Amino acid sequence: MNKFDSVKSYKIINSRSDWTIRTEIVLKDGSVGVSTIPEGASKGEREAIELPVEKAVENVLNKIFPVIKAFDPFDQCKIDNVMIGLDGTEFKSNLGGNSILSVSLAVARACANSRKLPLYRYIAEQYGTTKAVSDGISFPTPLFNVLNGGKHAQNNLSFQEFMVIPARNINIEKALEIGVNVYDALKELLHKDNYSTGVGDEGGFAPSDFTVHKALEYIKKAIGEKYKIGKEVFFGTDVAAESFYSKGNYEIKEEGRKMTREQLLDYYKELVSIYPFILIEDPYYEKDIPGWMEFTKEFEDKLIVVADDLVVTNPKILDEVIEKKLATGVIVKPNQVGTLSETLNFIKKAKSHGMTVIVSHRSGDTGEDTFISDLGVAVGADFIKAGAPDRGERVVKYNRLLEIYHNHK
Ligand code: 2PG
Ligand code: MG
Repeated sequence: MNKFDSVKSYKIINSRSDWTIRTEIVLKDGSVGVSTIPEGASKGEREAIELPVEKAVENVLNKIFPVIKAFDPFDQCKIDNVMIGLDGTEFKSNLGGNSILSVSLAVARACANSRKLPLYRYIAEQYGTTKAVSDGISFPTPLFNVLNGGKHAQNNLSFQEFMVIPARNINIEKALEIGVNVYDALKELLHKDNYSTGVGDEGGFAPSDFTVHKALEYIKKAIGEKYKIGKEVFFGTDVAAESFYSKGNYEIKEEGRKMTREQLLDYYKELVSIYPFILIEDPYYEKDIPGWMEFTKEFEDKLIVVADDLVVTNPKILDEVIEKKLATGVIVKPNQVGTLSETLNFIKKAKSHGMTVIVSHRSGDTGEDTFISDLGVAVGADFIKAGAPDRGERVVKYNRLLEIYHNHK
């Protein structure tokens, strides 16, 4: 049996000038698996706990690896369950979600390398989609976050992400071309009107003195230069409403609106009547359950209602979301839950209830980490959220999809 040999773990710098953990696992046959862990800025309250990086590194080296090294590295479920048991807390506060996930993902990569399989094929085996993947890969459609606000930029935009979405029926290369063309057109338009074209954490532009309506108008113009709006290219947004929620109200300061949940619903109705939205993420604060219920009731037939902070890739919380009909789609971020196995269980459960699956990066990410691209292909995710087609840590994920595309043909 191929066994574990050794581990290295140390801190590296992420895209936001914060420290994060990098872990390297070596198997007895010399195969190496490396992982780096991303970091969120707008986090759900029930995400796996991220420990300070020094502590996380120490836990990998002294508490986790000495225990898991006795097990078969190819038994991903076992390894993940051993770590969950060792931690013993609901949100991995003891050993840290970042420490545990760094081992979980590095083990998967080491095993894929040992088997000489591309990572997505190895994950597909774990997930049970090997056949689907070898019959013909389907690629997730990219959600390009072309304007940044909320906690991802120092501007005054309340909504966190304004997304441009190619139609679903085109190949990945064409879909990426759309992202690049619309992004470039938007840059020109902003530049022409003397707005800053500096970017936010996810590579989208972050102009000052903007409003939600103005953002959507600019995007509409940028799309319209080359594409048919509502036919070839659609709109999406991650509102991340928690960032402008306070004591029962949602305040979009740049438009001088302070709204109750009912008024916010009307505001969304207005936006959806003007622009071809196919997806809205986190329209309400995660604890505003009546808001989510009303929103889903109103929009479930018109667009995808996406839960992120509300469900945090947690299979247990997903039960509640399904039971109360709070959303029709989910964001998948492995570091919200802390192991690959739990992430795969979450996806399975979501899919079995007909929900749309969106694999996602984090706003603090690394230029070497493309795990979500392989994950998206392996599980047949509907969409991938990896920011704008700009900034190294964003484009590396899109480019990994191209690499898979060209190697699989
Ligand atoms: C989100 C993410 C990624 P963060 O809210 O969906 O876009 O942001 O990583 O800051 O949580
Ligand atoms: Mg989100």
